[in-house]
Amino acid sequence: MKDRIDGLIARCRGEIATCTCVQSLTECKVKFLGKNGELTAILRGMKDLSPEDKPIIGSLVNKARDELANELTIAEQSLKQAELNSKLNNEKVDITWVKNTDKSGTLHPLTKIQNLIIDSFVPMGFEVLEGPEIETEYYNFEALNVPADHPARDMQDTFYITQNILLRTHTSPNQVRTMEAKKPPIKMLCPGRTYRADYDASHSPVFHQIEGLVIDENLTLCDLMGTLECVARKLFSADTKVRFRPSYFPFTEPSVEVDVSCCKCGGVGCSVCKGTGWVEILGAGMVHPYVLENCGIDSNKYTGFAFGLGVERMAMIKYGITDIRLFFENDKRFLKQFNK
Ligand code: 2U9
Repeated sequence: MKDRIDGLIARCRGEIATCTCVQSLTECKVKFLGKNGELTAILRGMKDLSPEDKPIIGSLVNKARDELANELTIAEQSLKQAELNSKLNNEKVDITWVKNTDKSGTLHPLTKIQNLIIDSFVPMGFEVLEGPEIETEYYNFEALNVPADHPARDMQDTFYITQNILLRTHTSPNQVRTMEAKKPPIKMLCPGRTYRADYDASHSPVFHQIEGLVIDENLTLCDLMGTLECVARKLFSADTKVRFRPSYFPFTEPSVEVDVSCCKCGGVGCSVCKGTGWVEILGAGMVHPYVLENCGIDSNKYTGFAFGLGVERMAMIKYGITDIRLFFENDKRFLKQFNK
């Protein structure tokens, strides 16, 4: 019987040594120490032993069971640790891995320029107000002193929805609505989408404007010039030169166009400034007294200045872009250049 027990111990140890996973170790445990295992069978057979052999064999079986159970537990722990180590090695996560940035969204270049322009006016006390894109003929034209026979009202320029309803050709109707609703002082900036029936390398049927309006007592052309000069230097550079040329708009009198020294060549002459050294960036003027009166503002007490600029045009000047359509095609190769 002692030889049988020794043989069982040796076989069990041999099998433990060859187990490569927790599963096979469990099977080995069942085979030798389980309810129907080999050692249990020896215990059951003890009833046939002589009274002198019973305690000797009993103690040998108990010793064998304790030793083998202990060895199985040690082997199980080391296999579990090995399995965990291999899992940690194979499934480890590199937390420093950077996702392909091509797939993350960024602001459109027009939005970036629009924000840049807004950010240079807001510290001067301008509030940003937006208005409807579908307008009436009154707010888009009549209130702004654009007479019925003015070329700007032409069907070729304006998208009419009905005889009286149209897509706004500028953001100015929003300023009219604000003047109707609010008493001066007014200092507002109006960014937004505008529409004109025009399509070539420098005109898009949908484009973006930022217009500004300031109404108060004692405002003069000097206030207009000082404000715009300051903003032009913030947008381009501190040494940018600014010049004002007389112009004409029905809603302002006097009217001016504002040029800055070319930001590409510094005023020497290049393709951006068409050799002149100057680029036109916006139009402006003192609000026409008729417009003030149309909006319920006493033109004897108040004066005001207004200005308007095209966001696409500003971006084209700043980045040397020659075709406005690039802003709307959303070609990723074009858009990617503004991600830096
Ligand atoms: C009110 C009174 C006056 C807004 C103005 C301009 C001059 C101007 C153009 C720039 C390029 C339009 O996008 S563009 O084609 N705008 O030159 N805009 S003064 O004058 C106003 C606006 C509202 C009540």
